Amino acid sequence: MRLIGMLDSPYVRRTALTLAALDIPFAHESLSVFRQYGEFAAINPVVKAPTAVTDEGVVLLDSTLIIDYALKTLAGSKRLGPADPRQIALDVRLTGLGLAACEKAVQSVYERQLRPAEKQHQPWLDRVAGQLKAALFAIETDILGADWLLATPLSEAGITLAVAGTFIAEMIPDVVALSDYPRHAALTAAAEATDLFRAWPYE
Ligand SMILES: N[C@@H](CCC(=O)N[C@@H](CS)C(=O)NCC(=O)O)C(=O)O
Repeated sequence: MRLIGMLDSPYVRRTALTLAALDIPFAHESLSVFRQYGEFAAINPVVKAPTAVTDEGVVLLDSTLIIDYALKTLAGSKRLGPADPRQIALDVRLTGLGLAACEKAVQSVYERQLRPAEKQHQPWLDRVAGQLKAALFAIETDILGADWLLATPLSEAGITLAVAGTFIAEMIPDVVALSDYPRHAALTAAAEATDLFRAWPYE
């Protein structure tokens, strides 16, 4: 399988980390959706990162769907996360909150970096920042005691929250300070110190 997109995208990075955690071989192509638009469009005209191309040549998009495809077809008996049903529910909830945090952080970056200053809409930026903080507050509350997040087998929530934490700290420290969410900050630091995360670093 090919995985296309840069590791500065939290979605590309969570996909790469998940595939690697499952020992699924893939070829990573670090193409930018902005600086290499044409090259990216030649693979996927929709230009969304991540894009994956299966060994049969099917072009897939959306990190969650690519991970779902990999789990269904390429992971063998390997799995991710806890087996206890209550922990599975929390794993899914925290992954959803982590993805919402990624989405709001990316929206904040796009609004501020892609639009000229005079065209930026402050009420939208305020709304996005409020949603991001709500997601981070819920994460901070719910990860209390969830010591399985970075245990073996690694959970999807652990991967997604750590990737979100690093993206927020790197890209929008003036919008939210990750240090205001100490449990999330500690989880991010612990994940980033592992061999797996070091092998797939934030670009
Ligand atoms: N829900 C998607 C979001 C993917 C996404 O928005 N990726 C960004 C890069 S961080 C992208 O493709 N941006 C280019 C664009 O939307 O035009 C996923 O989970 O993969």
